[in-house]
Amino acid sequence: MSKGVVQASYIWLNGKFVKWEDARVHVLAQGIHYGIGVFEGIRGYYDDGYVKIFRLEDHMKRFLKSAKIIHLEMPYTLDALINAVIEVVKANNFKTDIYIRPVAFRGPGSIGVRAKNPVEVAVIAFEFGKYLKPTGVKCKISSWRKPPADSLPVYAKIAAMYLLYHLAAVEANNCGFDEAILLDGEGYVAEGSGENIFIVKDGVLITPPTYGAILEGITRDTIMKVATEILGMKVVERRIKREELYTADEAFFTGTAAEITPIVEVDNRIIGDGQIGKVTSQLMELYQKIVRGKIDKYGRWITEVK
Ligand code: PY5
Repeated sequence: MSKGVVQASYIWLNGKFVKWEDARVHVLAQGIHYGIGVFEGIRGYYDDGYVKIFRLEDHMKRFLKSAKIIHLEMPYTLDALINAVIEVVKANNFKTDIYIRPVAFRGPGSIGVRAKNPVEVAVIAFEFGKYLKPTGVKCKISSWRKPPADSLPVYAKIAAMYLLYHLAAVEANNCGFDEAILLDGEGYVAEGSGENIFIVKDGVLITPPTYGAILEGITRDTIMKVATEILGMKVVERRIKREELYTADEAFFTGTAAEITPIVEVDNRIIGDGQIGKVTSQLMELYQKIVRGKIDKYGRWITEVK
C-alpha cells in the first residue's frame, strides 16, 4: 500500500526552509554509505480546520535519544527541533492528514568508518494516508531475525537498522504476504518491519517487553495506556511464542504510520475468525478519536498548528 510521497512546497534543511526540489544531499554523505543516521515518523491530523500533531515532544525526545546512542551530535536543541516541525507544517499550509519525517545523518567529508563528518538535519512533511491495509494484513514470519541487543542498538531509530526491515518486508511481499513479522534472536515474536505487535488472548492484551529486541513505540505506549485506562483491560508485557501468535484471539500492529492495523493471518493460519477483532476495532476507533483531539483526557498529546 505504500505509495510515492505527495510533494509539498517546503522542507526544513539545516535550519532553513528550502523548496522541496532543492532539498539535496551530497553523494559523499556518510549517512548514505554507512547508514549513519537517525529518524522519526510523526503524524499530523487535519481536523477542525487545522493540523494536530500527535505526541510531537515524545517523538523529538526519542530523536535526540537515538542520536545520542549513535554518537550523532545534534546541532539543535529539543525546543528548536519541535519548532522546526511546527514551522514546516505551517509553511506548507496542509489541508490533509500528514506524515512528518525528521532525519539527521552524517554528511560529506571523510570516507572513513571512524570519521565523524558534520551532521545534517532535515524535517520533511507531506500529505499521507494509510500505510497498511486498515481492513487487516496477512503476515509472514520473516527468515530475517532481529539482531541481539549488543549487535545494533534496538532502542535507537537508526537508519542502518531499516535495511533489515526492508529485507523482511520485501521477502514477505515476494511471498504474497502484506507484511513481515520478525522474531528475536531466541525465536520469540519481536515486531513488524515498522510496527510493534500485540495479541489478545482471553481478554488480556499481550505485547513483547521493551527489554527485548523491539523499538519502544510511541503508539505502543498510547495503546497500553488507552487499553488500561479506557477499556479497563489487563495489559501484560512478556515474550510471545510464535505459536501463541498463530492461536491468538486477535492480533494487531501499532505504529505511527500503521496506526492500529489488524493482523488477520500469520503464515497461512487465520487469526481468530479472520475478521477485525472486537478489542482491535475498539482500539482503532479510540485511537482515531485521540489523535484528532476528541478525548480531553489525552489532549496533552496534541500540538495544534493554527
Ligand atoms: N517498530 C519499528 C521497527 C518501527 O519502525 C516503528 C515505527 C515502530 C515499531 C512503531 O513506533 P511508533 O509507534 O513510535 O511509531 N515506524 C515508523 C513509523 O513512522 C516508520 C515506518 C516505515 O511508523
